[in-house]
Amino acid sequence: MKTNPMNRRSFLGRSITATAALAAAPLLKTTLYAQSARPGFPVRFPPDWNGSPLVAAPAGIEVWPGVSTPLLAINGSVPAPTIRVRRGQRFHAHVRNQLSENLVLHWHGIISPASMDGNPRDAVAPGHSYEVDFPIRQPAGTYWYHAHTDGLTAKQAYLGLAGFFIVEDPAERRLRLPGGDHDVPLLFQDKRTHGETNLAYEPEEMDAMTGFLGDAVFVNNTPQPWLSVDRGLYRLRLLNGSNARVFRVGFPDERPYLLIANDAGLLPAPVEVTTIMLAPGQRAEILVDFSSLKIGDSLTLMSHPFEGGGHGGGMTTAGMDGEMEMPPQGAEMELLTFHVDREAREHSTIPQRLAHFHPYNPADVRTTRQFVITVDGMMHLINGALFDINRNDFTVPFGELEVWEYINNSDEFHPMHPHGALMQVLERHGMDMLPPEDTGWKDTVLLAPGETVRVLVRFDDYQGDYVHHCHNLEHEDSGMMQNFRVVSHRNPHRH
Ligand SMILES: [Cu+2]
Repeated sequence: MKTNPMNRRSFLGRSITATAALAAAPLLKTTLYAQSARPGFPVRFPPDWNGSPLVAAPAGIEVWPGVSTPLLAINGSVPAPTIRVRRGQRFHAHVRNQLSENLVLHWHGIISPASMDGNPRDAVAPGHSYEVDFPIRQPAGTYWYHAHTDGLTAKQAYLGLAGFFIVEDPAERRLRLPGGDHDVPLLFQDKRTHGETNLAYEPEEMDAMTGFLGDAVFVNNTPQPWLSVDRGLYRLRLLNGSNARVFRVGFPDERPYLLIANDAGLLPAPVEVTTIMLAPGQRAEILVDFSSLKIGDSLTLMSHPFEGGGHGGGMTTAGMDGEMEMPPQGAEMELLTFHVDREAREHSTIPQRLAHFHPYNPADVRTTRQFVITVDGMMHLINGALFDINRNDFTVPFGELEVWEYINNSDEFHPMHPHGALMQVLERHGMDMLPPEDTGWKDTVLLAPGETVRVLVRFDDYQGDYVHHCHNLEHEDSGMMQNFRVVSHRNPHRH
């Protein structure tokens, strides 16, 4: 019998510590870093976007104190400024490319007109700019934006062109979820530092297969990150912005916490979980109550080990000081340490109900579309083909409910992401019940090696040309992407 790679059985993964990661960093005190006896650095937060043009340009960023690291920033910030928009408002922005290469930005999970969605065809050359202007119609949620340039997405996102896009609405506000500094956006990205102050994007041949896996997880571009908290309730907006690494998020003792939102907004009600899978591109909002900890205690959020790491196991890359092994996909990793420093000023209550959710009716499905993922050399193919920016791969009738059936005939994880609509997971093969992270509105669905997953999807906002791709960014850049066209009428010649 085939074992289900998504099960929660642990194996004896290599335990990864990041303690050596900063050994070479000069310990200068700067304005960016509070002086602290604690190892690592307090998580920093990008500024909120102020409506000015989003200017992408190279920048020297002080990731480690006293060291200027060459990255790609938007308005000088890595992560990019946090965009906050209320439902019903229009999102209007100018995007300026001051890089030395093409650029287009994608508003991930935000349903936007095809011409403004960040199609790789719409990338602009250095020195050029473009404008987007469209209404935000979807519910409150934690979305994000990142570079989506043909063949350059992985590099540009890794080097900094990614940030939060948070949608708010009155219904959510009425829930009185933790707010202010108790509402914390956390962008998790693993980085290949080689134990040094190094953030170069230098993929090797094998990385087309496995994706660019790192040796340390940064939060909001902060290495060895920690967050000072009080003994209250926190809303943590988790975004896996890694190029390739999947996380199984939980606490070391697997103490329960509450999942309140997945990719595209709040769940009907909080769900108690101990670990959740969080793949590149995906978001999860969780409530964590620190009242059971004492002042002076620490608690580390981690990625628990899991199976199905494909070919990533034990890969070796050459660092400047010789050989260093990257933790394989599925390895245990530390994500973020919370230090409980103060009593809570106020105590939020946890709502019993969060949001209305109308599940699609599978009886309304008109078409089932299959996506079979296979391997060809180092490349992953969808339905036997690599991406061709000039080829339309399939046509979807506007407004009709479809089943998209993903069949993963490879040894790697693939977080699949169609642009232009949200999804509902219908079935994960081999599971009687969907795991909590598959519930609610999704825009990125994780396929474990060998898995078949069915989702329901309906394109009922805009017509036009969108892309559908794997959110392992090295897979995407090496061709694991399709063009599709949403049209208002069925092709009369098709039966
Ligand atoms: Cu993939």
